[in-house]
This record gives sequence, structure tokens and C-alpha cells, in this order.
Amino acid sequence: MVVVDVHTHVYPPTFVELLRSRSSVPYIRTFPETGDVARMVILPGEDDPNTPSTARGRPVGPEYWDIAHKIAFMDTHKIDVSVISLANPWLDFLPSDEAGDAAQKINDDVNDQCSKYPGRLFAFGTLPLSAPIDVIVKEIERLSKMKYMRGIIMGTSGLGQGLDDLKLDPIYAALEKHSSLIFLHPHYGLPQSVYGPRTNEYGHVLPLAMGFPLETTIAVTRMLLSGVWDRFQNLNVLIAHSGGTLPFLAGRIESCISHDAHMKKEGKLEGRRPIWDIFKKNIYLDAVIYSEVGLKAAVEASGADRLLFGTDHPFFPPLEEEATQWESVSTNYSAIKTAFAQDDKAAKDVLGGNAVRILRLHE
Ligand code: 5CU
Repeated sequence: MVVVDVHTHVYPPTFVELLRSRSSVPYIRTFPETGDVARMVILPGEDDPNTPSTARGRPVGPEYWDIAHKIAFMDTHKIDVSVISLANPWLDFLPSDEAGDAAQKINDDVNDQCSKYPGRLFAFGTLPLSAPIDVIVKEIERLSKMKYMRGIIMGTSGLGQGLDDLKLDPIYAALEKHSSLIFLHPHYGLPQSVYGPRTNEYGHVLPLAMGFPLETTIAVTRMLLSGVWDRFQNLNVLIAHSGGTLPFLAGRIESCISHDAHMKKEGKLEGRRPIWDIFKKNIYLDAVIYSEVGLKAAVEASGADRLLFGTDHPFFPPLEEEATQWESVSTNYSAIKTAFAQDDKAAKDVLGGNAVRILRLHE
């Protein structure tokens, strides 16, 4: 049995340098109250001067950029192969004329990191989404020829207007043409006002537990509503965090669409593919949901053959510094074990077999 982690991040040294050089979000710096330990501030709203230092960013060390730490983490948690990806906010914040070069540098760095551990590391590349379309398409083509790349990671903003933006069509077309999987991951959460005036008292809980999954759910629903998968029937997307809340809400989304008089009048209901069909043919889900209940919803929606183990490393480390086993990882392992207690083959497929097949990791 092989264990493959498809949701595991790195910030390559070039990217860390960039964050250290900045003073507005996203950035890395030390704060007088937190001593020598640098903190990485990346989420919208994290930079509020009234935010206590323990809620402003998160402490960062080499586990975020040193690939040897990734390998040590994999060894500790019995992970054979990792498909690493740059974490949020990727290059979304870069000026248009800097994004293309930065993407090339980072993708080369990551591919190079993979080459140091043959057979153990593959990657999802990063797109320069603020650059002109032709620059983005060229990077998709370049990535498709790189030995260790198996798709791309991106957030929900697309070119700045979301994933239902028709201007993304040449990008979806290029990704489809090169059979390049999109690993779709949240970053922006929900508007700060939704979290209420006491959100800072609760650390990162509301943006991470609620903001991230709901952001993902809305982004994918907008793709569906705009007919992305009707135009690109072979475009495949791996959705982070078991699809946000999509598996649970899919029936309601489908019902709201089929009862919408405006969409019917506009002819948007004719020939459209139902969400259930897209779940079974275009969507893969990671198993980063930390419970059997969420995992079962994901299996019901997409199938056990489309579910892939992940950890979200280096995020969610244990709060007790001396712990070597990460609870965030063992919770996901246990959820898989319990959900597939009666089906050993499905458990093995979710832990690694599906990833090997879908991402062609044997090539
Ligand atoms: O803890 C966090 O902020 C995060 C994040 O930003 N991205 C992610 O993938 N997981 C946790």
C-alpha cells in the first residue's frame, strides 16, 4: 500500500524572500511582543492593529520552506509520496508585470525540490494569474512539460472576478488540453463583517473553519452556474477540504437551479449538466475534513474512487511543541479508517491508490 498526500504545502525560499521584503499583507516579519519568531501574515483581515499578536498571522519556521522538513514529516507520518503545492495567497497579489517571471522562478524551484527526492515528491504548479492571458497560458504549457508537475493549484479569485469569469475560458481550455488538473484551494474567506465584532477573540477559527469552506462552495457553484463544465467537459478539479460544504449542499444547489425562473427564461437550464454528473466525472475531493461524517458526504457525492488523502502540512501543527505526531494528520487517518472499516480496498485507494492513478504518479 502506498500513502500519498495530495494536500501539502511549501513556500519555496524565493517566495519566502518575497514575503520578507513586504510590509503589507501578505508578509513575514517579527513583532516586538513575539520575540525572534517570525510570523507570516497572509489572510485578509489578519493585519488589523487591534488583533492580538497570537491571532495575527502564524509563527513560521523552516517547516514552511525547507524541503528536508517535509520529508521528515512524511517519514514520521508514514507518507510515501507528497504532491506539494505553493500555499495561499500564491501570486495573486503581484503586479501584472512581475507575475510571469515570479511564477517561472517558483515553478522551477519546486520542480527542482522534487528532483532531489525522486519518487517521493511531485507538485502542482502556480499560475501568474495577474499577468496577461497569453503569459498564463504559456506557463500552463511550460508546466505540462515539467517532469514532476501534475497540475496547478489556484484560488477562487481567478483573474480577479471569480471562476465564473468568461475571460478565464482560454485558461480552462489550456488546462483541459494538457489534462492539467486544477487543485482549487480557498484563501479569501468571507467578508469580515460576517464574522462579527468579536472574531479576534476566536483566533483563526471563523475564517478557517467557516470562511474557507464557504468560499470554496460559492466559487464552485459559480463555475457550475456559468456553465464552465458544459463548455469544458474534460476539465478536472480537485477541491480542497472535501469540497467545502458542496457535498452536503449539492441537492439544494441543484433544486434552486431547476426552480429558477430567470435562468429558465434565459435558456440556461437547457442541456446543462447536473451537479451530480459533474461530481462523478470532473470533480475529485481531498479527504481533509477531519471526521467520518464529512468523509461519508464526500464519498456519497463523488465516490470512493475520487477521494484523496491529504494533510494540509505545514498548517495545523500541534499546539504542544514536544508532540511529534500531528493530531491533524491522525484525525484524518482515523476518519478514513472508520469510514471504510468494511472496505479495505477503498481505504487503500483513498490513502494512495486513487492519487497514483489520477495523477499518474507511476510515470
Ligand atoms: O492556517 C491558515 O491560515 C491556513 C492557510 O492559510 N492555508 C491553508 O491551506 N491552511 C491553513
